[in-house]
Amino acid sequence: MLALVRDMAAGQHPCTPVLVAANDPNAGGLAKAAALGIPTAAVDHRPFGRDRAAFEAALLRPILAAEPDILCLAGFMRILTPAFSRHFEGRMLNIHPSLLPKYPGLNTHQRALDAGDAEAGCTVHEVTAELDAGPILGQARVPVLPDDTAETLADRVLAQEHRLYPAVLRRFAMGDRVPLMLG
Ligand code: NHR
Repeated sequence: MLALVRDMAAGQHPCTPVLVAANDPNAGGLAKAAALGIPTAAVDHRPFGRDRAAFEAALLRPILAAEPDILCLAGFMRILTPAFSRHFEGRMLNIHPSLLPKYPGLNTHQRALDAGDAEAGCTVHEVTAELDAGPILGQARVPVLPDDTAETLADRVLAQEHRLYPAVLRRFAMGDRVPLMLG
């Protein structure tokens, strides 16, 4: 999130941040966004229990009020219902810490290590109803090193996430959906 808004602040960017929203009221990104003067919203999913539609209706209120053209998920960990994903289809992005279509879902780094992969990485994709399966907009690759743990691999991938996502967002906002392949 910070990498995206810092890139916007760096100038000559097609986007401006209109809202940083989180489902965790304690998410560190909320305070960081507020410190940068960006409006924030926190909608805790927990009081809604299993009612994802009710959670999303509450989340949708501040989002619609902010009138965004594009939504960027970054570490957003609540699976979105088909209704929500359809509402923003074609203008909602996510960054996922694997080289999709490998390892959709959770625990991506451990799964790459367990498979003995020589390479790992991250993917920016459009969010559709099907989890981590929307059109791929960019990928960055890193080597898996012999002594890697899920944590050391995650750190190496995260550095690439901070490079890839701003680059893909700039292109996407200009209408360019050709996948950007880095490293
Ligand atoms: N929603 C839709 N419809 N489509 C996608 O592609 C989505 C999505 C919501 C989130 C991010 C994704 C990731 O890159 C994402 C992509 C959460 C889970 C998950 O299992 C899986 C993938 C992603 C995010 N969430 C559990 C749930 O019940 C909760 C897990 C937890 O809290 O740790 O929502 O990683």
